[in-house]
Amino acid sequence: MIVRRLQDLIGTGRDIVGLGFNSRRLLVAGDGQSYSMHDTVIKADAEIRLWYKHHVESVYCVGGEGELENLHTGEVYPIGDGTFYCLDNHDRHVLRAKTQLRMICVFTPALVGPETHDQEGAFPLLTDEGEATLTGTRANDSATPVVHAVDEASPDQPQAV
Ligand code: 9YT
Repeated sequence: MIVRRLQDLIGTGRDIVGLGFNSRRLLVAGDGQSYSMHDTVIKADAEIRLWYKHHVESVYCVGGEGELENLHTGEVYPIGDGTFYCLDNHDRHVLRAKTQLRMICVFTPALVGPETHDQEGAFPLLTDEGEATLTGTRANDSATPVVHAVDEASPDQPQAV
C-alpha cells in the first residue's frame, strides 16, 4: 500500500514548479503503476498551451474556474469544480485559469517525475533513469523545471520562460 500526504511533497522533487502552475506528483512511474497521478494547482490568469503527444491525460477539476479550448475543433468548455475531461485523442488544447484551478491529473503511461513541457507543450517519454526515449523530445535536467507559456503576441509559438 502506498500512502502519501500532499503536505509532505511540497518543496520536494515531487513538487514540479512551472510558470503558472505547480504539479505535485503523488504517484510516479517508480511507484510501479501504469499511470501517474498529480495534484496540480494552476494560478489565476495562467494560459497554457498543451499537446500531450505521448501520453493520455485525464483531468478532474476540484476547485476554481477556467476554460478549456480544443484547438482542433475550436470548442471551448467551462472548467469548474466537478468538471472532468480526458484527452483521449492527444488533443491540442489551451487551458485558461480565470481563478486558481486545482486539478487532479492522471497520465498514462506514468510520468517518471521530473518531466516538464517541451516547446510543443508535450512531456517527453522518459525511462526510469530520466533519459528521453524518443528523438525530438528532451529531458530537462535542470534543477528548476522549465515550463512554456503561451505568448499572447504569437499564440502559435509557446514561449520559454
Ligand atoms: C491540466 C493540467 O494541469 N495541465 C498541466 C500540468 C500537468 N497536468 C501536470 O504536470 O500535472
